Amino acid sequence: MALLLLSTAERGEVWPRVFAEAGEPIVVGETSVMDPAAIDHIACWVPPHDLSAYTGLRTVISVGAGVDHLPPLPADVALSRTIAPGIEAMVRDWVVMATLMAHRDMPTYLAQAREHLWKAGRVMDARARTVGILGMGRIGRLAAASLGNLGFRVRGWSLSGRPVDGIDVFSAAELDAFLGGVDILVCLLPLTKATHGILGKAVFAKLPRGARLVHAGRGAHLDMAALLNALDAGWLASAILDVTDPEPLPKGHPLWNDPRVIVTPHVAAQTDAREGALHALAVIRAVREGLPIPGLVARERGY
Ligand code: NDP
Ligand code: OXD
Repeated sequence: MALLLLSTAERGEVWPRVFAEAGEPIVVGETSVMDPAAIDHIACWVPPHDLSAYTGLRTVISVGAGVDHLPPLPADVALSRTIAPGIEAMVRDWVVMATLMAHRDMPTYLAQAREHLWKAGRVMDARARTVGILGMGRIGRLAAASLGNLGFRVRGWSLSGRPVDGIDVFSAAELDAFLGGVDILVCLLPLTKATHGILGKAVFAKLPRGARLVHAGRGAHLDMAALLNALDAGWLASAILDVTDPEPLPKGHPLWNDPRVIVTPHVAAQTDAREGALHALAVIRAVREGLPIPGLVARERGY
């Protein structure tokens, strides 16, 4: 049995080396598959459309942290998302950067610089701002710790409201209480049925006037029309987005030239090839030994 890798050329070079060191078989690319029944794991962003020939399939491994892009899988195939320290640290860094940019009015100053305009606004201390993080999972907790160290008041929101040391965490039912008083709203949620479109009119309306949005979750969390309305109404001051709906953001889209908005092209993180391969090896060993699968996605929750 072997793992089938369907991914980038770089991973296609690195994974076979890491697998060879571990003595595990790997097949790169669907055209190299001699016997589909001998494939027990597929690592990919998107799996083959028709999985029926892969009769020995045990797991599909998303090469990213998210799994929302994957189609429904057969019930007896486990789904694992890549757990890699590099992904988590990269997203944490992007969120810290974007939160500081939002806090220090960088969308305004970058727009002014394009006009050669020297015009100072009021400078605020980080300690005077509350950052609210939607999604207190692996990445949300890391971001919360770093932002707290910078002096921000940090609070979090998660499905369970599970406590996190030193941070007030609100549960799903406490969304309104969480949003009241949040100056910078950070989205680090997985995209599920329950979180689709969450960044919309109702949530924006619960934030104080002048709040800012930092978004590194998924494009479909965000109602882009509601964002533009909130910016135009002056309710939201700015938005820094790593993800949009659709992606890529089309040429000519109003957000590209909006002086209140900064867009990056879904680059908060990219999975390091070696770390991705190590995650896949951990999954293979766990399945073989009947141990808990790293990054196992709970199908009913969708993350
Ligand atoms: P985790 O699964 O570790 O954490 C998810 C968090 O979201 C948990 O705190 C969970 O609550 C919470 N949550 C899920 N559903 C709900 C809900 N309905 N209501 C309230 N809270 C909810 O995920 P990660 O931290 O590893 O990653 C988060 C997301 O970041 C990924 O799914 C992906 O979309 C995005 N991402 C973006 C990248 C980029 O480049 N822009 C790169 C990598 C990830 P609970 O704690 O109770 O389970
Ligand atoms: C991921 C991503 O999910 O890059 O890893 O968005």
